[in-house]
Amino acid sequence: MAQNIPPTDIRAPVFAALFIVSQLLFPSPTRADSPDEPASVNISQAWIRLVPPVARTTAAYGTLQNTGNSDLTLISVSSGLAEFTEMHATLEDHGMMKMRLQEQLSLPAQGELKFAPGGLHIMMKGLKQPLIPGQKVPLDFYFLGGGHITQLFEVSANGPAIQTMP
Ligand SMILES: [Cu+2]
Repeated sequence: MAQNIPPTDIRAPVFAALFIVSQLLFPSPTRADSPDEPASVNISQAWIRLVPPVARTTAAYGTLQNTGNSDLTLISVSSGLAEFTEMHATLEDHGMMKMRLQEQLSLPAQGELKFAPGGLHIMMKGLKQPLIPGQKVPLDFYFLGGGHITQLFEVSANGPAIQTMP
């Protein structure tokens, strides 16, 4: 009975398949971020906690603001200062504060993502040199889809002065 199928019934799936192929070959130009473009993100209150020269681990803090109209997903942070840089969340578990690795963090359009003491932080492990107060260290932030941003973080004992205001 296959020879009795009207032509339109055969064409529809073919057109659907062609449409899907064209979407794969030519993705919509409104996609969030292309590999070579910096992400539309501002970082403020960017600092790294000063630790004694013998310490091999510290943490970086700052507020990321997404000034764009596309949701972003932060997938990694890196720095030449440390062997490993990870995104951590701080959680309370039976009265104990524990840190948990975050594979990715969302930064919604026109929204913000705060790394602050006691909460989310950027863990820097295996420091390659002793930290100096006032030293400026570049950190690279990478987003899903290829967007990235580099920001200087200042080494400080307690963070920027505004951090201590109520
Ligand atoms: Cu941590």
